[in-house]
Amino acid sequence: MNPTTNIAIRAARQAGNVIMRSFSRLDSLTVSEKQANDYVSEVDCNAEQAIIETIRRAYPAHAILAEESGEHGKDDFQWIVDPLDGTTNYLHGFPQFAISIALMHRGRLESGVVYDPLRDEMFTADRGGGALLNDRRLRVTDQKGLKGALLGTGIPFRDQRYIDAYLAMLRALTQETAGIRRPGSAALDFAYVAAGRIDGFWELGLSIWDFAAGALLIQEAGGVVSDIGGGSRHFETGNVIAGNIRLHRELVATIRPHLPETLRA
Ligand code: 2AM
Ligand code: CA
Repeated sequence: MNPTTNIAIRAARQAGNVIMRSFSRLDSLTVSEKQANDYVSEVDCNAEQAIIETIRRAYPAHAILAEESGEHGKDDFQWIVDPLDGTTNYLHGFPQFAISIALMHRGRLESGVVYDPLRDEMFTADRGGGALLNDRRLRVTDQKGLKGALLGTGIPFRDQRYIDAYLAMLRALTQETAGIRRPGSAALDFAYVAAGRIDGFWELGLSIWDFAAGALLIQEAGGVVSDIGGGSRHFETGNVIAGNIRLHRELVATIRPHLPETLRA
């Protein structure tokens, strides 16, 4: 395994300890609202601090982009950190949240780790080296198309500009598939596509830290991640579709008629 992936694993475990220590005393946490419907707690910040310290100790020259504290330094290597993806779930005691850590070199993903501290599930990927859940190799499903597929998604919770377009996509895909789930942590949704627990996923308006690690997991598990229009600018737009190659193609085709002109990147 790439040494940078090992550092990401170590950092994720440390953040996991911070997160789990507070999970039994959620009522006493200090929580603030960053924007409407977007919450941050002292746990997010403490977990992020633990991750940054671990990365810094191993790679002092590398840059870091972290959800709560923003950009640290400039370098060809940049770590992309979401210390607690699914904060809203976490604060409600809903058991679906994760830590996401990725490393990019000049914009290309090198390492990706998504860690679910509740289930102790460590999803890891090295560029060119495949993806693992703990010690088991991951592979996306070979689901042939939408019929019978189980999909994940994210319902817009903050920016409501595209809610009607989103609901039209949801209606079309509800009719075509076996079912749609909205678990609430994009990082884990991506990990689940890589692990074959869901066949595909789509969402509008993600941030890069929600899915940088997950995108490498899916890629290394043999799947495809793209912009919602099918192009490759997903890290810029945050509008994503993921799945195995055939399902991905069908998802793009089914969603396209409902895409507003401005989202056809
Ligand atoms: P976060 O915890 O890092 O903010 C899924 O739609 C993504 O949106 C999640 O990865 C989650 O990441 C984020 N999110 C933030 N607030 C949310 C909310 N109120 N409901 C659902 N998802 C939310
Ligand atoms: Ca997030």
